[in-house]
Amino acid sequence: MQTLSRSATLASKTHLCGAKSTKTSAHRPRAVAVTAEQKQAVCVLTGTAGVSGVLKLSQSGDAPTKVVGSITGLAPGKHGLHIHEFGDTTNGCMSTGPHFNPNKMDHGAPTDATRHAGDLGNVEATAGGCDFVIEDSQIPLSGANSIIGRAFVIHELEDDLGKGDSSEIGTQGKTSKTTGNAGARLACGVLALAPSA
Ligand SMILES: [Cu+2]
Ligand SMILES: [Zn+2]
Repeated sequence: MQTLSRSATLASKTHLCGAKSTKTSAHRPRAVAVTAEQKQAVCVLTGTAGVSGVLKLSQSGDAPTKVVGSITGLAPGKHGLHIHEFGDTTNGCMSTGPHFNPNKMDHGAPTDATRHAGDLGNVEATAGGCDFVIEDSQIPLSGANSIIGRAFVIHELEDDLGKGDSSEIGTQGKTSKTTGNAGARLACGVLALAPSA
């Protein structure tokens, strides 16, 4: 009962504040416009191949999402990085499904008009590791095409960005138009909400 009466008090205070602010309603739309919502998310990559990493994502309002990543254990060279459809890792990275593709497109480069939303191209590892920053407009942290709850996957091979061999469709085939022929899934992780900045 005490909690109830306290809530009622808070509610009446809130109502008073709202009533007060309506007196200056001419300034309110401007105040809303300059306050962009800052969304944050994090993904921890793990796998069975000695590859691990952390990706930190942020998005201000509807601006492109920024991905700041650090991955260790990769062989030097380029490696495909994608967002896969499901955040299901019950069977390791295999159960994360295909590339996140809400617009039913073919696989491509992140700069292509025709691409999966989850196509983030390649990151390049050196002997010292693999640190990168990506900005992309097709991987929002809220809304209908939100990537929260889906999975990041880092691959064994370079992604051919949809420009390679698509002659053998099948899980062991040449599937440039669906996978970029990026090879095995070395590590993956589910993208989770993090506290806002
Ligand atoms: Cu992938
Ligand atoms: Zn793709």
